Amino acid sequence: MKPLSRLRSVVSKLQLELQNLHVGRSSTGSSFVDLWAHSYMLRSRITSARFQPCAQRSLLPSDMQDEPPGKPTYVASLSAHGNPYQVMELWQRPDSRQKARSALLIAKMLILHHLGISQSERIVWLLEELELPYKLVLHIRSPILSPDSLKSQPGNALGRAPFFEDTNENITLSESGAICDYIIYKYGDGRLALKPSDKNYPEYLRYFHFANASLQASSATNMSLAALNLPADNLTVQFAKARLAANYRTLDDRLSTNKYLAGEELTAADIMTLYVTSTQRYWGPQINLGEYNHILRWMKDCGERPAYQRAMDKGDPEMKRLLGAEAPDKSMMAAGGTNSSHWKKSSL
Ligand SMILES: N[C@@H](CCC(=O)N[C@@H](CS)C(=O)NCC(=O)O)C(=O)O
Repeated sequence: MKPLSRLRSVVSKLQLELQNLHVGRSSTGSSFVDLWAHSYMLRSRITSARFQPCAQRSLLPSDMQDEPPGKPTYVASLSAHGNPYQVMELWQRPDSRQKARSALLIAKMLILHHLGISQSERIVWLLEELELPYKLVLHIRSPILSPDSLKSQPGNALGRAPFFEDTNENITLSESGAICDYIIYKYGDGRLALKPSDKNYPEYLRYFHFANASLQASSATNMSLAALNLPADNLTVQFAKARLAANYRTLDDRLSTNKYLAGEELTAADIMTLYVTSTQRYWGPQINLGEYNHILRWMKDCGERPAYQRAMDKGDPEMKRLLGAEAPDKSMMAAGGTNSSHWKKSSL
């Protein structure tokens, strides 16, 4: 089938109304199949489509922008419910097809509000691992809590980060775990989660939830207690420290026999957990991880992942990463939050 008739048959299946088509500069059959697969998911919403060569390389995911010019990269402008948005498609490299597929659907539709030195680094990392295009909105603490720019986001009832928008679905979402699940299952084909049929599924679930429900909760309790300067023999302080140590010991034991928390592959359980053992130590507690060799090995492995590095470069370019045993000598609260240079690469 010739490109034009192939495209027409795809378009008629999708009930797309084609307004303008540059056939002469169109693409190969496989690209049309990509288009079909993606538009299928949006078929009831697309009301018009227009294809043109991608003149604006900034529309492409960052790792595609370096590709030599001249590759047949096309932009499709689709209208859905009267809301035009631009998506990318017809990227020709076979190994980029997955990226192109995702990009087609969601470019410019997913918006992540990230607060510097915070739990929302998890979602930046998740999006980078999944290689999904998204818009990152950076907010700077003021100087400890959220700035007005974050608190005033419609739908952000608690005013915290991460705060996520899917403008295609007209939804907003808070809570790291919920955002991870939403992105993974709605846009990531279930990647970075384990399926119920996987033998490690229970452990995946356990550590995915352990991150916030046990480890982060316990860290936050110790952080608050430390700010009160209670005597070391205070029973509440002792209880909180013992709980935190038990959580770290559990994590270390798990990582002594597993490369990642749910087995040999990185999952969202790792993404949820790493923040707590790393960046959270700016806020407290300032624990030295020297006795937890397996946690340290795992933190190093996570830290060496290109997606993690991209995420931190984009989300917290100024922050010194806390991926080793050493913790800062004082908390961000004591240091004056982002007004200090306590957390900056240059100062440690
Ligand atoms: N359980 C929430 C916690 C969100 C949260 O407390 N975020 C902190 C950053 S680590 C925040 O926004 N702090 C600013 C503030 O409370 O004003 C999640 O996992 O997303």
